[in-house]
Amino acid sequence: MKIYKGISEGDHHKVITGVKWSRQSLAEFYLKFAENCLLPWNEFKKKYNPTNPYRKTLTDDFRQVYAPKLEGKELLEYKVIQDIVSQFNFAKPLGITDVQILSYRPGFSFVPHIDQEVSVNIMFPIFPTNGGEPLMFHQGGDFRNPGPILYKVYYDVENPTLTNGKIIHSVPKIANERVYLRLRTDGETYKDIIDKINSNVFI
Ligand SMILES: O=C(O)CCC(=O)C(=O)O
Ligand SMILES: [Fe+2]
Repeated sequence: MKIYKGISEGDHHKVITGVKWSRQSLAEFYLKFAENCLLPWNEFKKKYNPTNPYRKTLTDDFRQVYAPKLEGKELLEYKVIQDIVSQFNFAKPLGITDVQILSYRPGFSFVPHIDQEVSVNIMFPIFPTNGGEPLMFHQGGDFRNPGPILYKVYYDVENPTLTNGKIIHSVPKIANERVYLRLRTDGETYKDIIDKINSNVFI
């Protein structure tokens, strides 16, 4: 099985270089949101979509920053976030729920899935400083039968990583609190974005 580390590119991911961001600034930003701004994933989803289906595999150990609880502002309203988002040439401007800070507690593992709502993610590691557990892509085409692991990606810690949400993926059991800024979009496909990167028109 192939394992990618550092600045890498595989069939379903690519580390994107040239983005200006600071892990330290994101870490300080995340730490402003006290423990009570972190909502379990299922609760978080209901804030924006009251009919969102409950997903029992997403336990209370998988949480998201619910930013409005701090001072009534969404993540996208903060400059530290705008300064990152504005560097990308997305086909469709990101909406409020396309910018997320995911916070995983030790012991949680992300079961194999495809991203239902979006096609593409851009992941910025915040904690732990070594990026933590890798993302694993599976060979299968059905998330109930994901098949063997195709490859593992340890996220680069200096640059964000573009990932294809439409390929089955999972994250193994988490050892230390793992926090990521995630940008996501359904406005274009993974391949669309790769083509834009290769033509130097994405960043
Ligand atoms: O945390 C990760 O590495 C992947 C997250 C993920 O798959 C998701 O949020 O859909
Ligand atoms: Fe996912």
